Amino acid sequence: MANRTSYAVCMLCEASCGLGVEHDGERVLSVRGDDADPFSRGHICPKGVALADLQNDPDRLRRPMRRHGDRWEEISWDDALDLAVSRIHAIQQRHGRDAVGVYTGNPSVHSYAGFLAGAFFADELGSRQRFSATSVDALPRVVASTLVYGNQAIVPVPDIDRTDFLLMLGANPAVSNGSAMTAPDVVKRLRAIRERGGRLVVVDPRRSETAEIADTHLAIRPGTDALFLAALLNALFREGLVSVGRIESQLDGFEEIPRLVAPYTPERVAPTVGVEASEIETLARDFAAARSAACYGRVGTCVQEFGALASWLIDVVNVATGNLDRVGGAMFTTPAADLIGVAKTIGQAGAFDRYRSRVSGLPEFNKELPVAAFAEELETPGEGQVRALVTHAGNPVLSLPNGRRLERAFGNLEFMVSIDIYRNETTRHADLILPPTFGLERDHYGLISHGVAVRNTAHYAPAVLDKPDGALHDWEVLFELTDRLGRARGGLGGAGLRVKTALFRKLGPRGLLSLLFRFGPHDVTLAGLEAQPHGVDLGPLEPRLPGLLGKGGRIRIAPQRLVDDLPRLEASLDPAPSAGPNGLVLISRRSLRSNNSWMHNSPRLVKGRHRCVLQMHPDDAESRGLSSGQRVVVKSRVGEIEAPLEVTDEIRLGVVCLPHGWGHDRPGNGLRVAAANPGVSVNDVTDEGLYDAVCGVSSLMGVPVSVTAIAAA
Ligand SMILES: Nc1nc2c(c(=O)[nH]1)N[C@H]1C(S)=C(S)[C@@H](COP(=O)(O)OP(=O)(O)OC[C@H]3O[C@@H](n4cnc5c(=O)[nH]c(N)nc54)[C@H](O)[C@@H]3O)O[C@H]1N2
Ligand SMILES: Nc1nc2c(c(=O)[nH]1)N[C@H]1C(S)=C(S)[C@@H](COP(=O)(O)OP(=O)(O)OC[C@H]3O[C@@H](n4cnc5c(=O)[nH]c(N)nc54)[C@H](O)[C@@H]3O)O[C@H]1N2
Ligand code: SF4
Ligand SMILES: [Mo]
Repeated sequence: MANRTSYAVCMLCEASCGLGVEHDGERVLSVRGDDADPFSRGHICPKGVALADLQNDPDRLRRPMRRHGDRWEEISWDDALDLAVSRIHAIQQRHGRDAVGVYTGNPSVHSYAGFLAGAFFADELGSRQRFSATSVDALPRVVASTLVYGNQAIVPVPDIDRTDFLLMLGANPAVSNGSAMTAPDVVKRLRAIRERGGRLVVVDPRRSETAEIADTHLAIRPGTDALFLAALLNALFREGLVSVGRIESQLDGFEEIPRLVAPYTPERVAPTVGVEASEIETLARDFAAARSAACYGRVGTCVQEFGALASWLIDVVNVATGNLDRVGGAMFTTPAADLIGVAKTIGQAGAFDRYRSRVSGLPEFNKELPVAAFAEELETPGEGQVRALVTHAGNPVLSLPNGRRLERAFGNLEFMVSIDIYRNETTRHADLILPPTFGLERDHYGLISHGVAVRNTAHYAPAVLDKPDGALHDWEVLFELTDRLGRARGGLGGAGLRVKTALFRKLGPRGLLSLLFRFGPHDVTLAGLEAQPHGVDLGPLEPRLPGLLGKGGRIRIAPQRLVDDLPRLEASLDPAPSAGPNGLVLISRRSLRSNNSWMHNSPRLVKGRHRCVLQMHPDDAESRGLSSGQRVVVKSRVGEIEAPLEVTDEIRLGVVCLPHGWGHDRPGNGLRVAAANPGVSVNDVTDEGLYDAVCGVSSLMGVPVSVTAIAAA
């Protein structure tokens, strides 16, 4: 067929860049940024360009595969779906609903249809043993939103295009392209803050790519952000800089805050957080003096011991300085598909701790348990033990703490089925891999990404490539599984599920999307969006309080659950933070040419200098007699790995840093390019036993380790 150009939206990360794709209907010839997209303005990152490699990747699975020992054979969709359902059904009949677990990974949120159908499947399965990447990601953020605003989908977004002062903790948008802050072309947007006379302050143990373009970089000690933020608040109160302004009448509990932060004077926390008291005070003054300011945190403030407290205190800083819901402050998006309303309607506004995990008693959030409890729920005998597993768009072996323990547990399952496009470190353990269509083979609307965007925008893209003969989309696989499981049981589960699936069956995902637009706050229709292949701009963010909270809604700025955790925070001041036997803690980093664990099979993304190297501060290297290029052993409570060393003052004293998502040398991996340049998995040393006591998010950052030369080990 003739070559042509179609316009699309990149589904690889939240930035949602507009793409121009040259293709012949089956193969992608090239991918470039779409200059006519009003939001991304032509921006594209190397991963977007490499979409061509993934789309055409010969290692990507196109047909269901069944494993017999180490051997794989192709089987038909019909047989595969029947086999999956009969095994799941039989195991649940014998051992109860909880005997089949589910793990859902990150790419599931970038497929609106798969996301909806995934919820049906989980409902029908009816198991409490549900896990997802949320508990190594934004769990503390959504827990804080649930406790403070009463809805997990109410997430403040920094108004970066208008702010005069951006205080950023634990995020590296120059590489991640922004998260819980959809902002394509983010580097230009960040530079613009300074160009218009504003300021950017980055708080990060590493002088990240974002810190490089900031006015100020504060190299905090990992895991101490809650202390830092409490001290910032302490200074704001002490110096009389607090002014809540417009939203005062919607706040409950703000009068408690001064007492709660009183113990955390900048002088007292400084030695623990590793930032001078005077710097915290100056920051408080500058933040309060700015015409508008936004405090924003992401993965680094979430995946740590005090993730819930830090996520909450970020909001308190915005509230205390009158910056919540203010232009240039931390605002709330008004997306075309109103997620907040949907979350309420489908009963997903966010519920927390209605039950706990069987073995360690970790709290549920929105019917999911923290992955800190995953391995033990698979290993520990008794009623409710997970004996079979369904994974969907996830690679827990490389992406979750103590991947080695998880892979042993996967090897002992009675049955495992993975809905995934690759045979990789996780799915190689499955009995059955069900590969759906990928990327440009399906239509796209960033249901979640649009909901946390720095502008109100809407961009729908039809599928660019033809759906290959006999292929199924993610949502079709999940919907088939739901349907067949229901039939095996003699009828779908609850009445609610029957109504939802009937509607889905009748309308299809596109019809449902169209309905969301119809009931949404903007004058947008699906047909209208289809006529706008570059997307539409719906204007800058607008103040949304109090309406956003719903009738009688309040901002509970001092939720008891979080207030009760403050004594644990204060106790962390004394003695100084824990570290490994030779005094180091491990953090991880992302790279512009990786996407968690799964894009290293693209030749153009892995060429060049090997990136899986351990960064260490020059003084730490010197005191250990280590030098750049040398191979070292990184050892923690749970395991050890070897990596080449890079000595650099990018990283703070006492901290070492490896990227996550590597370690492709596991046997049975079907990724030939990735296996040729495997690196090691940082999650072979991160510790599933370290988590935030409030919400159970894993502490991936701040893991105590030792680092020694290979010869000495
Ligand atoms: N040490 C450390 N660990 C981390 C992090 C960290 O910062 N440090 N970050 C954490 C974060 S934020 C996250 S979100 C998690 C991610 O954790 P996961 O989501 O479990 O892992 P990914 O590496 O994103 O794996 C995605 C999987 O989805 C498959 N896939 C890709 N596209 C599709 C698709 O369209 N359909 C289907 N069915 N499958 C698809 C890929 O082949 C791959 O197997 O990792 C976490 N792990
Ligand atoms: N290129 C690329 N883009 C991606 C991804 C990817 O893998 N590669 N993954 C996507 C996903 S799933 C997500 S969730 C987003 C994540 O998006 P971000 O959160 O912006 O990305 P990270 O690079 O994880 O940034 C976390 C930062 O926190 C710092 N940090 C570590 N520990 C601490 C601490 O204790 N305190 C503070 N203040 N900082 C700390 C780290 O040094 C790092 O710079 O990125 C998305 N985009
Ligand atoms: S920044 Fe994200 S959305 Fe944009 S091209 Fe890169 S991977 Fe795709
Ligand atoms: Mo993530």
